[in-house]
Amino acid sequence: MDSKKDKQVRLHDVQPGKDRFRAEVLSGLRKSQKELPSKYFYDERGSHLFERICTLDEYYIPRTEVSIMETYVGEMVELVGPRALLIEYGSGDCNKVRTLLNHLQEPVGYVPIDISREQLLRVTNDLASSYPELEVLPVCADYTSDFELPVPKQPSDRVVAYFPGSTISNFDPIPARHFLEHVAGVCGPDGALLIGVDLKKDLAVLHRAYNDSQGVTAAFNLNLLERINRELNCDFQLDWFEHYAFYNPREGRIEMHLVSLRDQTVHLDSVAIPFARGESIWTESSYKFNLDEFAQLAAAAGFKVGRVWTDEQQWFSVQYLVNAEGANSE
Ligand code: AVI
Repeated sequence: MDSKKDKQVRLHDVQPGKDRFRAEVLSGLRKSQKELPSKYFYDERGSHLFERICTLDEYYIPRTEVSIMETYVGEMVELVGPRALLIEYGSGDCNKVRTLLNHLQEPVGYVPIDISREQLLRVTNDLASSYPELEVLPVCADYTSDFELPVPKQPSDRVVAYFPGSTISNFDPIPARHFLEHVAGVCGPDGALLIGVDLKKDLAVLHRAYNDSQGVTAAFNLNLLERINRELNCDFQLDWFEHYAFYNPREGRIEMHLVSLRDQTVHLDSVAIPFARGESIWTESSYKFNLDEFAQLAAAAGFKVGRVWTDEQQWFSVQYLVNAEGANSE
């Protein structure tokens, strides 16, 4: 029998295939405002670059969220209660969840869901050795699609979803509502969602966060083209595109683009995609909320805001959402 210390986790693999990747890339590049889905940033190199972004002084999100989690984790786990099944959407390096796992009372299982298979396997094996009593059930999937969740061996008292890092910021408003509705359905009437939500703030702070001085965010953005070249037989010339990120105050979001530096034609297999000089590919939006705006989005998806924790500067929030009609809503 395997010793508990070096137990290996079994991966539930529903990662989207190449065909879907190709179809989404082609349909995005055929639009009049060209676009690419930001979920494809996270191949192995993209995930490493994102980890580096998270260590930058200018990118305030991780350190602010960590400080909120460390300060208030006691209140959070009290709300979650014992024997919860914890589902993390977009688990990345699985570091943030450790603060919760260190304090939760007898969690019956942890389901990390991520699109990056290599990273998921690496980090969940480490996690399983750190928490030998915990059943770890990783799922490699695009968490915005429909797929079946693995069932833990032990029954749970409550299903709690965890969605840190303000990844909800990367959804446009309607997909954001649909995603939260889906999570509300997965958690059920007694369940809850613990979610990191980035807040509106000084524009200079926002600008620096997406235009860092070391160019890591630019490399992260351009890596998407490198990935497409490698995986889809495409011929983007990386130095003919430039990272461009700005805050759009009317829409309340950072927009990241890749701007073509010249007239050029890119080929994906035999499909020719023309670019005019100055034309951009929109690669990501990152919405910034005030507390009322987010409460409205949550309500539209069937959630009620149970508790909000913020840092002193009110740059970031962690919010505990409960089912608006469920048992915990009062
Ligand atoms: C994952 N997500 C919340 C990040 C953000 O801030 O929107 C992705 C990112 N893009 C550039 N820097 C970080």
